[in-house]
Amino acid sequence: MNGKKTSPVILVTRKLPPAVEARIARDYECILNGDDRLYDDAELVDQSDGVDAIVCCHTEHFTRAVIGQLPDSVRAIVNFSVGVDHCDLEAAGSKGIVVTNTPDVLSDATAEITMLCMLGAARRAGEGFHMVRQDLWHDWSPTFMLGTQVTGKRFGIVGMGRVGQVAARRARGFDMEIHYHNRRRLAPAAEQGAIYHETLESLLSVSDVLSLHCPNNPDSRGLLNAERIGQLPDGAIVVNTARGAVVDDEALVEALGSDRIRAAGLDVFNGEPDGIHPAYRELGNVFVLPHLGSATVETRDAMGFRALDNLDAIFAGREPADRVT
Ligand code: 8YV
Repeated sequence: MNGKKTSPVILVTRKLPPAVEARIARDYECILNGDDRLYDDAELVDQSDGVDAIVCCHTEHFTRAVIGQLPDSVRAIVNFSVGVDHCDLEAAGSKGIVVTNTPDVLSDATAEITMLCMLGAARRAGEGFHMVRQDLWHDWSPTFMLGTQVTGKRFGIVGMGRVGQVAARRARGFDMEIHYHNRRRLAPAAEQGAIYHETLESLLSVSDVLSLHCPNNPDSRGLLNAERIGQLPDGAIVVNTARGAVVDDEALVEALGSDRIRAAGLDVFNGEPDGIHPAYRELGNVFVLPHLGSATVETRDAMGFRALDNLDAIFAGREPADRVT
């Protein structure tokens, strides 16, 4: 930060797309993270000294302890993410800190990754990729590496929010029958023929592919546990592009190991990136990606601009469109 403070000072915790950084640097005095180094809690607090707002990602953990140590100058935590489970919203709210997120703009990209995870799991793409790249592929036969097709199967959605609804549309492209469980039933226009299940148990029993799209909160944490996995049809496929915390890893790994579950396609993990369950690196029937849900040029730009629209609103004294607390 150089010179006299003439505009709000913004801490940007991660390296954002160039067009987004150009806009924020044009409009604010900002502290960028050119090296894209991950700040630990202490650095996050140190870096916030003299700052009016923080633009951050899900990689920064705004726990009650961190929020408690933020200087009073911090008026807002402006997330470059739709998920806000890395922020203690109650702690932020009680300190008068506005928190915003970036909904909508990443729904298409995340639904694309959902399809990739579903197909990758159903058609054994991880194993096939490994065989070719490791020069382990030396034969073809009619029974070689058979997967299962998703066409015409039942696609069960947990959490029919923005991403869930786009995923439903994409799955319809495979002639899948759409089922969902949500806190509230959608209006018929949004449902588009999807079959509502009032209980999760009812949804599980018909889900040939179960796809998780709910946020990580106390109600959803560990939702896919051993008992619930037991309610899925034999040979079901599990897809997670929401948050690792929604899954009980021990239970899923056990079900994958015993082939109770045919395969899983996972883009998100408990303890990601370094502390993921080691079995996910080993099991052949798991198709894994490194949290790529929103990782397209178009989407990351849109997320950045949406975050900056929220930031601008806050400093213009307007209500930000995506205020979560
Ligand atoms: C983002 C996501 O890329 O927005 C979210 O909640 O999970 C991702 O797709 C990431 O969180 C950016 O901070």
